[in-house]
This record gives sequence, structure tokens and C-alpha cells, in this order.
Amino acid sequence: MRLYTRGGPATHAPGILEAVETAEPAREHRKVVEELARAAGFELVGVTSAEPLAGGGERLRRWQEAGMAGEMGYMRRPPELLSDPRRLQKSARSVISLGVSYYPGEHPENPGDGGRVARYAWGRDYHRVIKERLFGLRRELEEALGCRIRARAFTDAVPLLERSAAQRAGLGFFGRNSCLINPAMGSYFFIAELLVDLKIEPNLPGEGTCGRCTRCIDRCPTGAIKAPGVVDARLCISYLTIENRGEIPRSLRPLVGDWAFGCDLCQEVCPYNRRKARKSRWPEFSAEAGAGPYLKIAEVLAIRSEEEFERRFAGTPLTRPGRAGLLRNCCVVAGNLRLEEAVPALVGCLREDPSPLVRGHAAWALGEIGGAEEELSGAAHRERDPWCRREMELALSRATVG
Ligand code: B12
Ligand code: SF4
Ligand code: SF4
Repeated sequence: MRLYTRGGPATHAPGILEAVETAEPAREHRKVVEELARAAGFELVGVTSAEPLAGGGERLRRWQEAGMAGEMGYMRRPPELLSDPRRLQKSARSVISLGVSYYPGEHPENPGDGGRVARYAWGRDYHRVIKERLFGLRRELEEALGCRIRARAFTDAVPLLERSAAQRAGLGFFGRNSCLINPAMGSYFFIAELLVDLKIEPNLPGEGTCGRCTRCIDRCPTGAIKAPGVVDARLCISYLTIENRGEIPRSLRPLVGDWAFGCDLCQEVCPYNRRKARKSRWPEFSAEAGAGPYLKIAEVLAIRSEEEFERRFAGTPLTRPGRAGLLRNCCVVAGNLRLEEAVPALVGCLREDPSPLVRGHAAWALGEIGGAEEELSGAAHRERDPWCRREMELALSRATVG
């Protein structure tokens, strides 16, 4: 299908392309983009210019200065970089912002021995799945517009404020939980973008309001939502269980509850999601396609090698925290659920796991559950890592007192 050439019919002489690039082709481009993006499965489509995201950059700067990025090195890059699409692609003129629902349905009740997985991670690795469709969309755009388009495709793993770009492209408004909410679809959607060297008529910025609602702020177990739209990552369960490479601070462990990967609480309570969440039409995001809503704690705790971990979770988002990170999380869940049937697996971690991170959190869990004093005491004697030994001693005193 060949609909338009950039700047007008192909018969125009070179050199006047810019001059004839009036509002008309830009508007037509947008129609084509919308049509093809929806056909590619994106429910939300919007366009904004590639100009810097000034407001977002300023908010990011304040967030960084407050230390809220925690240990996420990539989020501590200069705001001028993260808020400027042209730093990613010099020739970019427009950002095509796309949204796709990942909502796989309501979370079933915990079977009792499960580590809860946030909805966005039930299925296949969205980075790969979405990128493939973005490349396909770009090819179709080239064909439809009859020109070569210089484009870059992104989702999530990108040094750009995606929510700010998407808001400016009309996809939704910022909720108090800082998520981008589409009034007709809620917030359970991924954001992706194509940066293109095409001039496309921009959409109006997204609008909407939380009104007087504060449910997400009230529901967050760790008090991570410090002000409307401002999440302190250091306190956020999503950060603690996914991005964090170190220990989960002792004071926060009990607040993690049964979340083994990510957290949905501030979205679950949101009236927009309760009323408007639309089930994903992409089979890749369904529970059947990946790890699903719960991990079996004892099974995960028995994974001892990287190869085994890869075999179990390759192609899903759950590889992100790495083997030690995921086992760390499962230890914390086991402790919070007082999961007696996980005790043999926790003892296995204590004795054999190569990672101090896992041994230390296993000790904590055993201290919470109780009844493994002998094992803890033996492990504390053998342990060479000082942080780990301290965890074991603290667990021992907790188990003895408790
Ligand atoms: C770092 C990061 C995290 C961190 C920090 C989150 C945070 N709130 O800052 C952690 C690990 C905690 C995290 C968690 C989650 N994340 Co995350 N994360 C990112 C990432 C990589 C950068 C976010 C960022 O720039 N943070 C810095 C702060 C300053 O920016 P911000 O939160 O986006 O806030 C902006 C707006 O909210 C705006 N704003 C807020 N309020 C107001 C008010 C006004 C008036 C205005 C003008 C602006 C405004 O200003 C800020 C600057 O632009 C993006 C991908 C990307 N490259 O953008 C995904 C992204 C934001 N994450 C996403 C998801 C799905 C999640 C989780 C839901 C996953 C889960 N279930 O566990 C949770 C949600 C937690 C939450 N309440 O935010 C999606 C969000 C989709 C959506 N519809 O909003 C994104 C966009 C990834 C994607 N491509 O789909 N995430
Ligand atoms: S994802 Fe969970 S911990 Fe993070 S802000 Fe939302 S409710 Fe709080
Ligand atoms: S729960 Fe309420 S305050 Fe929070 S994002 Fe949703 S509408 Fe806004």
C-alpha cells in the first residue's frame, strides 16, 4: 500500500520537500499511524513532537536530588538526557507513543504457598514481544507512506521519560500513584514508542483527574508515595523486589507481604482500573504464556544454579532480579507467610546457596518461622560473610525469643 510521500506527491522536485510539508501531510501521516498502530494491536496511539519534555525533566531532577532513584544508576543520568528524545535519535521529529494493555485479569487468591507476581510479569518478556511489533509497525509505515523512515523503537529499557512523553502525546494523565492513567482503560498498560524523522501532527496532551481520591496513597504498605505523583523507589516493593541488587532492608521485609516480584497494590485500588481495566488481547501476556500469578516458593528456593534459573525463567520478565534476587524475595515471602513447608528448602539455602544474599534472607525467614535454631546456630558458626553471620545471629535470637 503506497499512500503518501513525505512532503507531497513523488513528482515534486527535490529541494522543495520541506516547503511543501504543510499541515496536510502531517495530519494524513497521523491518520495512517493511528490506523496501522491499532491494527498492530496497540489500543492507545498518540503523537508528540520530539521537543524536550521540560516539565518531566524538572520533576525528575527533584526526584533524583531527593535520592529517590535508589541504586538505579540508569535513573541517575542527567535529566536533560532523559527528557530529550533527540538524545536518542538526532533526526527525530516526532514521538509515536503507544499503549498496550497487559491486564491478564484479577489476581487469584494465594494458594497458601505462593509468591505473588505483579500482573505485568505473568506472561512473556514484554520488551521482546513489543519490540517485534514495533519493528513490524515501522515497516508497514514505510510501505504505506512510500518512504524510508529513520526510526528507533523503545519500551521500558530506555533513557527517556516514557510517561511524560505519553502524557504529552495524549495517552492519559498522571495519577497520584505516578502511573499514567487512560480514563477509558485505567493504567494496566505498557508504554512503547517509535521515534521517527517524520513530521506528524501531534495530539493534544492527555487530561484527567484523580479528583479527591487518595486510595493508592492510603493502600501503599510502605508509604512509598510521598506526594501525589512522587514515588520514592527506595521504599517501593516493585523496586525492592526487582531493581534492588542488595538486601531488602530488615524494617521493610514484613511490609513486602507475599509479593515475590513487583507490586500492584496502588493500581488494584484505583477506581479507574476497577471500572475500566481491559483484558489484554495479546496472548503473550496471559498467565499461560509465562510464570503466571504465583511462584511456588519451595520450588524457587531449590534453584541452585544460573543454568537452572535460566531454564525455568528465560523469556519472562522474572530474570530481571537474577537468581539470587528472586530467591531473596522468596525467602522474605516464606518468612512473612510463616511457611513451615518451606523450612527444608530454606535450610537448603542456608547450607548450600553460593550467594550470601540468599543465605542471609533464608536465615531471616527461618527466624520468623521458628524451629530451626540448630541449623541457624551451625550456619552462623560456618559463615564467613559478616553481614550474613549477623543475619543468622539476629534470626537465632528472634527464633529463641519468639
Ligand atoms: C524507574 C522505573 C520504575 C521505578 C520507579 C517508579 C517511579 N514511579 O518513579 C520502580 C522500580 C519503583 C518502578 C515500578 C513500577 N513500574 Co516502572 N518504570 C520505571 C522507568 C524505567 C522510569 C520511571 C521514571 O522515570 N521515574 C522517575 C520519576 C520522576 O518519573 P515518573 O514516575 O515517570 O513520574 C513522571 C510523571 O509521573 C510526572 N508526574 C507525576 N505527577 C505529575 C503531576 C503533574 C501535574 C505533572 C505535570 C507531571 C507529573 O512527572 C514525572 C517525570 O516525568 C519507566 C520506563 C521509562 N523509561 O520511563 C517504567 C514505567 C514507569 N514502569 C511501569 C510499570 C508497569 C511499573 C509497575 C506498575 C510495575 C509493577 N507492577 O511492579 C510499578 C509501578 C510503581 C509506581 N507506582 O510507579 C510502566 C508504567 C506504565 C503506566 N501506565 O504508567 C513504565 C512506563 C514502563 C513501560 N514502558 O511501560 N518503575
Ligand atoms: S507499587 Fe506497591 S509499594 Fe510501590 S508505590 Fe505502589 S503500592 Fe506502594
Ligand atoms: S487510586 Fe485514586 S488517587 Fe490513586 S491514581 Fe487512582 S484515582 Fe488517582
